[in-house]
Amino acid sequence: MFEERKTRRSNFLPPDLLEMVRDKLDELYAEVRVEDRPTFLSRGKVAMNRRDALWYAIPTSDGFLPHYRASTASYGSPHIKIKKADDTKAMDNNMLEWMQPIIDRLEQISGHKINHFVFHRYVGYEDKIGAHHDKTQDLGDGSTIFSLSIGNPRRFDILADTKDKWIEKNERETFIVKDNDLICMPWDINQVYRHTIVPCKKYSGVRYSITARSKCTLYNKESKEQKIINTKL
Ligand SMILES: O=C(O)CCC(=O)C(=O)O
Repeated sequence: MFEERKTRRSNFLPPDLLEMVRDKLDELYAEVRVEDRPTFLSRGKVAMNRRDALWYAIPTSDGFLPHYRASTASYGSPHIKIKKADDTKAMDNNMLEWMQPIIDRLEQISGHKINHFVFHRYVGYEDKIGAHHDKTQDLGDGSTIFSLSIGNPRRFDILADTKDKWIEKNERETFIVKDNDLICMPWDINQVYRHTIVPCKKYSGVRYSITARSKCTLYNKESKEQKIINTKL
């Protein structure tokens, strides 16, 4: 089903742009050490984040930054007031310059303004992201979620939600995402299905991914104001 919907597209970036983006991602991660990953307690044992993540967004001229509230509980609606900024950094002009061709193309595909990015890095074979739906409280209504792969292959699955009684529990599609593959998950797919990077001994090389989204919630760190925008182009 997902293959038919063109969920995965290969050779997304032209070769020269691909090499430039690869260099920029190496630079972005040059100082980030796997040993410094945050740790947390899991069933009484100290566990480590199984991927690195850097968050960036495009600032507006009036000082607002697209905001991504990762938690669910008290943040069900974008209209609930944000109390503090998240970890997202403002993209500077240098970063915007190399990202712009990617942004333009993704906006053409989705019809929405793309303004928020997570640059992930997966290193060893144990690196992963568990099965999840992307939170929609700050996602522009109807917008697509993109994941661009740069580097070594990894296993990317899209699978049924175990809580959803209307779809087959074993419904799962596996993509071995390769260098320069783009995964496109439209709004409705994210609502119904989860996605995950599955840890596999076979896939242990470094992979970067750029998750690109359209955030409708913006926050101004200085004035502590919040606004909701329409991301449709
Ligand atoms: O690395 C990927 O392609 C997946 C990232 C992801 O699931 C997310 O950012 O929500």
